[in-house]
Amino acid sequence: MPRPLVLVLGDQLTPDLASLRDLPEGAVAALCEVAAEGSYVPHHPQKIALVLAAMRHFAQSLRKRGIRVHYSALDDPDNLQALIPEAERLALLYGCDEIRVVRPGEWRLWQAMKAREAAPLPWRLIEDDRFYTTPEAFAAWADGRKALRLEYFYREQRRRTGLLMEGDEPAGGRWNYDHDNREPLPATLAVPEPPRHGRDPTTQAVLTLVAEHFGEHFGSLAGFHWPVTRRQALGDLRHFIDHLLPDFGRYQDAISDSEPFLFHSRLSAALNIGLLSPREVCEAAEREYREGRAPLNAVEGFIRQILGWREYVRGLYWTRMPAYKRGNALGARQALPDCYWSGETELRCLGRAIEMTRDNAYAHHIQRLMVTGNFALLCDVSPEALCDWYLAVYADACEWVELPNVLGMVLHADGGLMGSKPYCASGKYIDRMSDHCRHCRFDPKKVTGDRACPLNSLYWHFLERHAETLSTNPRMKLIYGSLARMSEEKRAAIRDQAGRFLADLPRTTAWHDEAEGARDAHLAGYREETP
Ligand code: FAD
Ligand code: DLZ
Repeated sequence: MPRPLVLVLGDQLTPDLASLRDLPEGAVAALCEVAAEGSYVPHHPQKIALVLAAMRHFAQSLRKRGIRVHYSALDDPDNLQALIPEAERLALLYGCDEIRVVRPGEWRLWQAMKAREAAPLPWRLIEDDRFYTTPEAFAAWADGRKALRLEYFYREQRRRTGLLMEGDEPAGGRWNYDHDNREPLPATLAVPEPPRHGRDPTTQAVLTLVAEHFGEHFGSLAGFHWPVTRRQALGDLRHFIDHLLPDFGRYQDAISDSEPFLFHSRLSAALNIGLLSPREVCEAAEREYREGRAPLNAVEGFIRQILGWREYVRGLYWTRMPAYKRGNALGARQALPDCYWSGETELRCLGRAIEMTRDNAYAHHIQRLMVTGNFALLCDVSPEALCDWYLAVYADACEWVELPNVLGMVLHADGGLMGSKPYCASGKYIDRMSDHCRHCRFDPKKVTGDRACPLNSLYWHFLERHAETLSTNPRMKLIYGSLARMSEEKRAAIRDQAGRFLADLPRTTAWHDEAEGARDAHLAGYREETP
């Protein structure tokens, strides 16, 4: 009779996880809280609390099912504080003959576990079937294609799953309703309050523990409201479906100075740690369209994010790693601006996105892409520095989804594999899509001078700096045409304005310098192969 130790990671909290099906009698399920996972980047305290509280609740639910569980708590004196040694210690302790684990969400762990498949105490990796696609299926789709555009992948997913299909045709006759989904916010808008979950003694104990151990990390614990059980996560899904989905589409791209969540679902964290399945979420949204309670543009827009983007970035990650993480097509080399940690900046849009991130461990997609992302792109922040920040500060951050979004979508560092052009934008864009500029000391219409929005000169400066790489891109022809028509005098003034801004921008490497030890193990695999 096999006697496996089944290691369940902090983002695998799914009742019917592949490794938990058909457990042999002697099996022991292990969940391990370890310091290494909390500190290789300085995770937001809300993210650590979410994962640990959800792990503790999940362990309780496994015990209720009659499964034998070992739970290593962060404070246990014999805890080895890193996942692989701790799992191997437990396997020996319980006399187990192998360690089973579902594919982890990060390449570094996958590689370390793969390397132990033939060890005397062997690790057995099991495919993660909680997604619509496997890495193998994505690789088959990508094989032989020059560009891996989301749109084609998404259409194939729609056909394969039948979601929002009428026979062989897309519901409503179109695959994509993006054009209907770009409304700016009206002057007054009532946004429903997000659900607040009670804190039972288990969650309260974790919040205290996290405050003690990780209290110095960027981010406040005060507004913790993440779902830590499947029941709470289902409550969040119900809230989204009933109150937010009908308006999700039209305000999908809007940014508000006061409302952090708008009509976004806030379901990513629950999805990523396994409390919800992408299938149940997409099917719940589709039902609203079929039964006439939500318009097609909203439902299609939402399903595209999950069935399309979420699966697509995961496929890219697993088929391109580890080389993907080293991409730096635009040669960005600068450190992260200080304000990403302090929130201190005169740019209202940036300051508010960072404050909301600090308070909620959340910013919606357009804030991540077009505010913190765009500013970093224009300021030449290196992929490594920016990826570490995004991996640290959001409750939903997992490398398989963070990395392609930051490195591919924001920084264009994969040379255009993911996006056909960089998402660079000037202050005009922020003014059109948000109400920030009304509260800002800068004027989005001015390009030079004391009151000019810095994004404007940075934007043109970025285009000028990267003209050799980007000006031949057909999608950027128009904008390079505008640059070419500017007088040399105007261009020199813009260059000067942006140059002074960049020279005066406080930047920091402090966290990287301090955390070098904690990061060594995390980065070993990637650095080994650095050319
Ligand atoms: P909604 O707007 O309600 O969208 C619904 C769902 O669609 C999300 O819950 C998410 O599961 C999925 N989704 C939406 N956009 C994307 C996308 N671009 N890629 C993959 N899935 C998507 N998402 C993460 O889950 N973890 C990350 O670490 C992460 N890092 C990001 C970093 C950057 C720079 C950018 C631009 C995007 C990142 N995203 C990440 C994607 C997206 O911003 C978040 O999924 C979304 O903001 C989560 O909020 P929500 O649940 O309210 O999303
Ligand atoms: C994010 C996180 C944190 C903070 N802590 C733990 C932990 O103590 N134990 C654990 O199993 N997982 C944790 N996680 C999630 C892991 O980082 C995640 O499982 C891996 O990155 C693989 O996806």
